[in-house]
Formats: sequence, C-alpha cells, structure tokens
Amino acid sequence: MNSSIDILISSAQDKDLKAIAEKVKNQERITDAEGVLLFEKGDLSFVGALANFIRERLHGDTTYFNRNFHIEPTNVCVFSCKFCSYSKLYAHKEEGWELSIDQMLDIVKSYDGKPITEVHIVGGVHPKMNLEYFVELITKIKNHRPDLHIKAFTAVELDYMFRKAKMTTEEGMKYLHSVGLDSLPGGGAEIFHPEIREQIAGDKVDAAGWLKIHETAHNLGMHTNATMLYGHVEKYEHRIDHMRRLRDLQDKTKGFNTFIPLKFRNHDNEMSHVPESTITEDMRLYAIARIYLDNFPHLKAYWPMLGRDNAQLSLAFGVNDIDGTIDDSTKIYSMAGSEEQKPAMSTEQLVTLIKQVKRRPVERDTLYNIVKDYSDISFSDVATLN
Ligand code: V47
Ligand code: SF4
Repeated sequence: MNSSIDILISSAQDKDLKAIAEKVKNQERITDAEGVLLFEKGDLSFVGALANFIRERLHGDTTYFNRNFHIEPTNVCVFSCKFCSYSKLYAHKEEGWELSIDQMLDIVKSYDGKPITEVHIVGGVHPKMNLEYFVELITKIKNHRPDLHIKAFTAVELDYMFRKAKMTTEEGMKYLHSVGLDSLPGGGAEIFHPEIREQIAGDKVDAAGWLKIHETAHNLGMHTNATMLYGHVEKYEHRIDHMRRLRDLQDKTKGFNTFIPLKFRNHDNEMSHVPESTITEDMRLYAIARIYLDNFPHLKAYWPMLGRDNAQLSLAFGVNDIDGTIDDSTKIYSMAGSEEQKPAMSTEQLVTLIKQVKRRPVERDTLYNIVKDYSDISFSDVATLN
C-alpha cells in the first residue's frame, strides 16, 4: 500500500515539485533554488503535507510546551529598528520603563514555589544597563533559584554589551556563562540579507556578528534559538538566504535547538503602512522552513505573536513546539498589535489546545528534556479556550 508521501509524489503535476517530494522521502537536503521554488509554486496543501511528514518522522505527534515567564528589563533602546513598536529611543527614555535589579529579582521571587523551569530575559538596548549590571542580575537569580534555566539576551544586546565592556565575543560569552547564563534566545536575527537588514534594522549588529555570537555560545556548549522576522519587505530569496546561513552554522556546531519564525505585526511602528501576511502565507512559511531546515530539531510557533488559534493550526504545518505559559509577562507583541493583548495560558489551556488537534502534549524544559507527558491526563475545561 502507498504511504502518504508516495501518494503526494505520484499526484504532483509539476516535475520540480515532484523531485522535492522525492528528496523529502529519501531524507535528502533541498537546495536554495528548490526552497525558493517551494515559495513560488508550492501550494498550502502540498508544502503542508511534506512538512507534516517530516514533523511526524522526527517527533510523531509530540508537541512541546514549557512553563516560563519573561522579564523585559527595559524598552529603552539605542537602536531604531523600523518594525519595532516596543522601544522608546534613549532620547525619550522618560516614556519607557527601566527595571532595577531588585525589581527583576522580585519578579523571579513571585514565582517561588511554582513549577516554572525557565526565565526568558530580553529587552531594549539601554546604554546604562551594561555587562556588569547583567552579570549581577544573573548571579542573583542563580543564587536565589539555581535550578531555573536562564535563557537571556539577544545577540543584539550581547554585541552592544561586549563592545562597551571592550571584551571579545569569546570573553564576554564565557563571563556570562560562568555566572549562570544557560542559553540564548533567538531574537535580533530579523532578516540577515544586507539589502533588507539595512532598510529595517540598519544600525544594529549585522548577520556576521549575530552568527558569531551564536557560534561562540555553541562552542561553549550552550544551546541557542534562531528567529526570522518575515512578512514585510523581504522577498522569498531573502528568506531562503536567511535560513541558509542558519543551516550552514548548524552543520558546523549543532547548537541550535529551535527555529522560530516571527510574523511581522504592523501596529504602531514606522512600518505600519506595510500590510501583514495572510494566515495562508504564515502556514506556507512554517511548512517550507520545516522542509528547508533539515538539521534543526524543532520548529516553534510563538503563540503570543501568532494568536492561539493560528498556533494550533500550525501544528499541521510542521510545527512541534508552541512555547510556554508566558504568564502575561511580555509586551513585545501586544504593543505590535497581536490579538493576544494579555498573553497567558494555563497548562490546562495549552494541553487542551494541543489535544484538540489530536497531538500529544508534552511539557519540556528549555533543552527539550521531558518534564511531563500529558497524553493520558484529561482536562474537562475545554471551554476556557474560547
Ligand atoms: O528580534 C519586534 C521581534 C524579537 C516586532 O528564542 C517583532 O525562544 C513582529 O526573539 N512584529 C524578539 N516581531 C523576540 C524573540 C523571541 C520571542 C519568543 C521566543 C524566543 C525564543 C525569542 O521580536 C525581535 C524582533 O524580531 N519583533 N517587533 C513586530 N512589530
Ligand atoms: Fe531595540 Fe530590539 Fe526594538 Fe530594535 S527590535 S529597536 S534592537 S528593542
């Protein structure tokens, strides 16, 4: 009997698409040109079926989430990315917020006794919050709660901190790692290609700098994530170029855990005139990322940005992770116009969301160790989702 992939191969009318499906079946890597071709010609059902085949080959029905909270130390930023709805330029810093170390420790302490495994710390690039400030913060968090995994600082924040401290990337990363920084989130990547990066985020670290910081972290044994901000002025070629640079580094280091596409939201920023992508385009992008990034173990839909219904839908298009409970502790997306104005989901709601589409909910820690398998636990509280 034919398997789903054989049916897909035999029904593909276009010979190039058929060849891509054959490659997926045989676990062969697709080329950049084939990646672009998928964006140009691959309809939603075709790329979705291929991505789901890969997802199930890698993870079966397992869908991961974690229990985490965010700390955003400041939204004051020396940079001026055009898509950012969150930052207040340093010149207008009285309109922003700046948390002291004690205030941030109080946030950590407010989770005492709760089964949280990760704190995610990212924010704007404030010139007064330097490397020593964050070393003190990380040290104090680790002293208070040694088992809490600290995933903190985008490569943009780190690049600025290290340059100000006159340290090399190696010295800076080693220093932060030695006081308790466990892993890096994937932010700040945006679109690597200089044609686009200069238009939307011209004044911050470039592609080579971003990749160097992640490579250095990987060489120290740390894991990191990678993002791509899509659906604005970039072309298909730029998306593939971005993912090729990530795929190349992953071949070298194997240090990336998760790829997280971030849908551009156009509320209240300098790119508000740029329309947002459609849900069909979002799902095609997830699927093509799953097909192209053959060496990334995980693909995450970040529900506070995508919305919970679309995050649920993405589980049929290659996604195997929907991030965490968040607990209403991030403002980046609500300020950019996401429908999730107060992002918080209980474990029951996350589990229900995954079970509603017949997948297997598994709570993980940051490094994808299984904390708890929820497949046999039933919640009656489905209505709380609506
Ligand atoms: O780099 C800013 C993005 C990122 C907008 O690693 C926007 O687990 C859409 O990287 N529309 C920071 N996106 C957040 C981030 C992240 C989030 C969740 C999980 C992880 C992880 C990382 O937010 C920025 C930028 O690409 N962003 N403004 C906007 N208007
Ligand atoms: Fe600053 Fe980050 Fe916003 Fe760019 S995206 S302006 S680096 S806070």
